[in-house]
Amino acid sequence: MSMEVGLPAERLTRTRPAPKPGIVHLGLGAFFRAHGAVYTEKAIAASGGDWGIIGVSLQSPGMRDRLAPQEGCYTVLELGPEGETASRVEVVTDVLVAREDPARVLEAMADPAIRIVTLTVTEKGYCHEPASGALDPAHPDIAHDLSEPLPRSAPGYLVRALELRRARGLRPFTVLSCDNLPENGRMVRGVVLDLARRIDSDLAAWIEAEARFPATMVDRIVPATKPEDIARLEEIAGWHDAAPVMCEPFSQWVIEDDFVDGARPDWGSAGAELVDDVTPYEHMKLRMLNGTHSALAYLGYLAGHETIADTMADPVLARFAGHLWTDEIIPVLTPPPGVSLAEYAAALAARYSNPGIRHRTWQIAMDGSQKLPQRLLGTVAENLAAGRSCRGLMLAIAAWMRYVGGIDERGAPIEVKDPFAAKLRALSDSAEDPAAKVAALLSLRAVFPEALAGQLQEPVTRAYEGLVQNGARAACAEVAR
Ligand code: CS2
Repeated sequence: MSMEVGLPAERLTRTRPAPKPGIVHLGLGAFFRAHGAVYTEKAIAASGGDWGIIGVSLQSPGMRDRLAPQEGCYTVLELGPEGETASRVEVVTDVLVAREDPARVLEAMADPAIRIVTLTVTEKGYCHEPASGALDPAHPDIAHDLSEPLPRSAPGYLVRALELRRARGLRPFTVLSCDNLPENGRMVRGVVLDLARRIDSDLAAWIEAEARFPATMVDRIVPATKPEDIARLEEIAGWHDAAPVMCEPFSQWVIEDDFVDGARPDWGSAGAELVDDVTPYEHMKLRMLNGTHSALAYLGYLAGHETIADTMADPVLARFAGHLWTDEIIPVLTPPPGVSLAEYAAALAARYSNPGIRHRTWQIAMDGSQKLPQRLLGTVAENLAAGRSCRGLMLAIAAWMRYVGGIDERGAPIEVKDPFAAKLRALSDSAEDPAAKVAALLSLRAVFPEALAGQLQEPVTRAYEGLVQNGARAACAEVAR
């Protein structure tokens, strides 16, 4: 039998000259490449402007090493229920690795051509306390950045680059956080100003008066790229890409229109919504999408489901998600102007069920200590204030506690990824019975404010006992009959 030998697939290269850079992006992961970068590419195509993006990886050289041979180009593969669409993105002009050469990153950020610094550094990258949103001065990277001029943390890069710009008589850049945090603009502003004040109060005053920190709501489901995705893309698109991103067709970006000197790409022409107040959009998205995502991640994982789509294919878990939306989240949420929350929930259910998106429950379960406050605890507090019991959300918190205990329902170890992982495990292991385990974890003030912790003790213990006795699936069935 003869075997057909195919030609080696074409390697990605630029099809047009690179745009001149106007943005530095910190945290060049899959999400930003499938979201902000795509909007920016479309905005340049529609309205022009020097808005090429210099991407920065804070830690690992992996992304630079994959993107450099393809001149920064990569493919976005949209996986829809009806089919797949591959498109090339060429807006990234360079990739720098902060850990290898921090001075080069600072110089890039201090370049007068750079008007915006965007960030996707994940929740923990802001070095803040999750419960309060304030800078954690005891964070080792912040302690380092206070004593050394070459930073390690994202806030450190922002402050030191702004310091350089001020010393050179330049205008500051706009800081645009694209992470899933409530009032992300105000939070990053607070963290930057706090750090700057500890370094130089005149610098802090200048940042406070001149820099801008607009808030954003970002949304697109973008699971981590897996090795098999690279092979599949080659089959679908016919070219080899070492760093493609896989995502759903849906995408939304709501941006507070407040930029230094009004300088920004024409993101509106690319479908972004530029508004005066992002808060109602952020609340809706964080609580309805990310809140149920985390709930389904812990409960789905414990019930043995690998992905969110698998979890939603389980009728018990799907009913539980519907219960959370209808009975526990929507009743305490104010919708953004003109939005129906019931329709938003139905759209989320359809997006979660998209079988093309293999979004692992384990991936979403990561960094729960940094995610719980804005995703679940705010909704819980508002339900309790209104005299509502919200058993589903209590169960989600209990499932997180069970998950960070590190042993699944069949006795197998769970690989818990969280900046507090060791501490969480120690707290869980410090106690024997459910009530004591719950009390130990609720004592974590960086996550649970004292007053709320007191109110959670009893209902979360009951939910935890249910998980231990009957398992996650039965516990969900109990809540959402
Ligand atoms: C997810 C988000 O990993 C997670 O925690 O909940 O990344 C989610 O997919 C996005 O926020 C969707 O916009």
